[in-house]
Amino acid sequence: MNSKHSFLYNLIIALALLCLSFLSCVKKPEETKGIILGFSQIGAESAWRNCNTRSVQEAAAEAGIQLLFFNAEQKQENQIKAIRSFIAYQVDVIAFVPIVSDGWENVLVEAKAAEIPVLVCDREINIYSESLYAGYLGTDMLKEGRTAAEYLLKKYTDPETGKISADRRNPVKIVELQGTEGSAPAILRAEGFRETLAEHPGFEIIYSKSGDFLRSKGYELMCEILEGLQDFHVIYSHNDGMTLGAIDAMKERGIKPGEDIVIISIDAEQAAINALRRGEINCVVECNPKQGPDIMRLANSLARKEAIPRVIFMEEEVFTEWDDLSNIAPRGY
Ligand code: GYE
Repeated sequence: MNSKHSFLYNLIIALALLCLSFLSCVKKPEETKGIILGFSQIGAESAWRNCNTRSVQEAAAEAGIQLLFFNAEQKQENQIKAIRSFIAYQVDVIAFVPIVSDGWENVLVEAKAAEIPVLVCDREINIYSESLYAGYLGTDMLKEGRTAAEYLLKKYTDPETGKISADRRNPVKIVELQGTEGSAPAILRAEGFRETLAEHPGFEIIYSKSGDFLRSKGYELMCEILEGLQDFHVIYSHNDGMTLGAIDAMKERGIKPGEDIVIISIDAEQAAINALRRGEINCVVECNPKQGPDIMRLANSLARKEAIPRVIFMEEEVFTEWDDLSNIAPRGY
């Protein structure tokens, strides 16, 4: 980030804190005497993320919680700055979505020294001591990867014999579009997928690159793949945004997504469910972004100095081409 952007980002944080300081001096009617929650969001990279943001903001308003919300524009350094500002402002609770798993020790030591509890949301972190944060609320991304692989095994299993048709001589060639490098979803969705396929040598991942959860990069990667690779059978994509970009690239070349190539995607945003209904995607693994109400419930518990569970996973399901897709409720993202 260049110095101009950094100055602007610092100015935004300072102005936001100033406004909040002023507002906190004004007598508040009882119903808004809620706690102050500092929340660092990573950005607006996907429909999933935007729904996650809406859920947090709406739930805070509903709960009467004063939300100090900063969008980090996909930069960990901005998240660390925001958390430091929350500490300086002495918020009651800090919650954040760690864009990547590593590099949080120092700022979490500072939050602990300030005796401000921290809730990790959506993406998990790697840290030497779990005492540096109160708990994690998000989705089971390892399971999401396993679920994607379980669908693929079923797709290539002969229903009569129960035998899997893929083997070393006739391998199923897989292209993987990974999420943001170093992020928990990218790491865990890759790990879960691979461990489930490990004892089936007929499934080969022949290409794996990060599309950063962006539709535009999913499109770019698929153009690169289709111009370079001879043939492949499956796309395993870590989020619907990249999947939809890849589908655009396939259609431009007359390739029928979901028919010529098996497509597995994660998130379950409305556009992906619509594509599943059209037969353009074969399996959509849900990843639930509507975490706001649970975040606010946990933040209030932490403000009351109550212990919370170390890990809370959101409820999720999987939608496949074999299901009755007519009764899927509108997704809201
Ligand atoms: O899959 C993707 C978003 O962190 C689980 O981030 C989330 C992921 C989600 O950009 O769409």
